[in-house]
Amino acid sequence: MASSLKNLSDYDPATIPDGSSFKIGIVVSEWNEKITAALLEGALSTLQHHGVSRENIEVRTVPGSFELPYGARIVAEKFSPQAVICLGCVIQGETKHFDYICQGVSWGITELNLDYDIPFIFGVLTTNNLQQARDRAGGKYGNKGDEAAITALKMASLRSR
Ligand code: DLZ
Repeated sequence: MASSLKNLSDYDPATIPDGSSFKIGIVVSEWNEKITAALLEGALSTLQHHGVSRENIEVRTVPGSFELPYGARIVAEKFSPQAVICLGCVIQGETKHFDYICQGVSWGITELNLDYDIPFIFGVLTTNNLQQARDRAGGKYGNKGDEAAITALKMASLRSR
């Protein structure tokens, strides 16, 4: 479903696992920082709302979305979390850079999911312009950071059962 048909912050609270026993890693890209800061805020507050204590959330930054897979691997190995959330925002420019970064980060995160025994969550916005990113970082279509946090809780719970 396209995110313009779905609010990224909408979910049924009754279906969300309790996160009080989980440690969660977050890697956030500095590129498009205002957007990624809003994604981080959403992820942090949603995780805590569902029981994850702030001390059990490890946040690290990387320069751009392309570096998210490497950063996520470091966080997974250093902190042994039950899930790692990758947050970034890639906005279409005039060159093919957008395609290469999107391809690199999505493939990198897919590989991590297959290589490690924990889930790595794709919390990366890939938009045509800044307004579409704002709309999905706490704007009219909700916050991709909330969605990533909910996905992390569900996947961490799936693994622990
Ligand atoms: C270089 C670049 C460009 C043009 N655009 C973005 C972007 O929209 N979002 C993002 O997260 N990162 C961008 N980057 C930086 C790359 O992700 C990466 O940090 C550099 O190419 C260095 O490897």
